[in-house]
Amino acid sequence: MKLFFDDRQAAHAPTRELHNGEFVAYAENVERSRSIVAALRDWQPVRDFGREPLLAVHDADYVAFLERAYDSWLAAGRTGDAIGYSFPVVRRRPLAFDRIDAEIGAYSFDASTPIAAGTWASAYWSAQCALTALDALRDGALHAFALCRPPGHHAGRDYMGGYCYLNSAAIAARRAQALGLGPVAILDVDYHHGNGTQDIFYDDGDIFFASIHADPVTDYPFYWGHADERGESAGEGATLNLPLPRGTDGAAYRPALEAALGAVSDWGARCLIVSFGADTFSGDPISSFKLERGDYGEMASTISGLNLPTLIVMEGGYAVGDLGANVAAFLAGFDR
Ligand code: Q9C
Ligand code: ZN
Repeated sequence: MKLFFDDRQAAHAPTRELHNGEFVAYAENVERSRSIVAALRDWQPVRDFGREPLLAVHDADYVAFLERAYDSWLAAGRTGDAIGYSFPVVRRRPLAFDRIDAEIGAYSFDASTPIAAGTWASAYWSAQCALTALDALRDGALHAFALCRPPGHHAGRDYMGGYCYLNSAAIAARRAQALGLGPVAILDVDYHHGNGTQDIFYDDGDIFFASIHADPVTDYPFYWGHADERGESAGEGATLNLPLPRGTDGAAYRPALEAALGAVSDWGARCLIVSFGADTFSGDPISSFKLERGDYGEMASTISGLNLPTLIVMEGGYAVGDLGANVAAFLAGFDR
């Protein structure tokens, strides 16, 4: 398994997030990547592919906003992390905004995604990390792991949310297509629905998106990930949502994974991108599935049974003390 990470991804360090009515310590902290880096060896350097592959997924005005948002915040006389407090209900008309508070609300769907001094750099290098790992597949590797941090699957074409700013899995998927590695399928096994990835490819019949996640009736991100969301127009049928109840354990997870993989295979994928979240772990502090470390190795060997070139992109996972070992167990399952 080829492993990729760049230290510049550690610059992003917001101090707090709004969680159930209180400001609490930011769960998507730098200790997460430290725990994963320490659990594995032979990390390879990340290369710079520039902005073009980012702009193949995200709107130019959104990318420009991300890059200057923290400076706008400081220019407005603020201290601490930039965070929105006003969000347009279901998108208003395209408007020109004069205040950071208006912009930050319009480009986000929640208050768990503050912008700190290092956010742009880390989001940028997180996306480059996925692109570098993808190149390893192009060069013949069967599996590669991108330790993307911050994660990406909640970020859409022009919005951030859920600790995500740039959607690294989507950016890698577009580049995989451009490199001729497709048809590309994305399998999202984070605890939370990958709403950003779904939105980006919702009307696109050329990229298949399958997600197994906590039922949005009970869990964040609530407004996406219901079983009847199947894609639209040219993308109709190219989105598959498999919501599972709180308390789901390894045994109950398995049939959903088999269904998702069956769909990926029937669809004719030749390249797989896995959005991997270890927040399905029993000990995760913000989630309610009951997977154990041993389940991750099994999951991975089931996935690798498809025999597809596979890029694994890190998404969530907040039980920091177990995170490195859980990720290592997952990755080891690919080489069994
Ligand atoms: N009270 C990822 O795993 N906070 N993002 C929910 C619940 C957002 C998770 C608040 C959770 C985002 C990549
Ligand atoms: Zn998650």
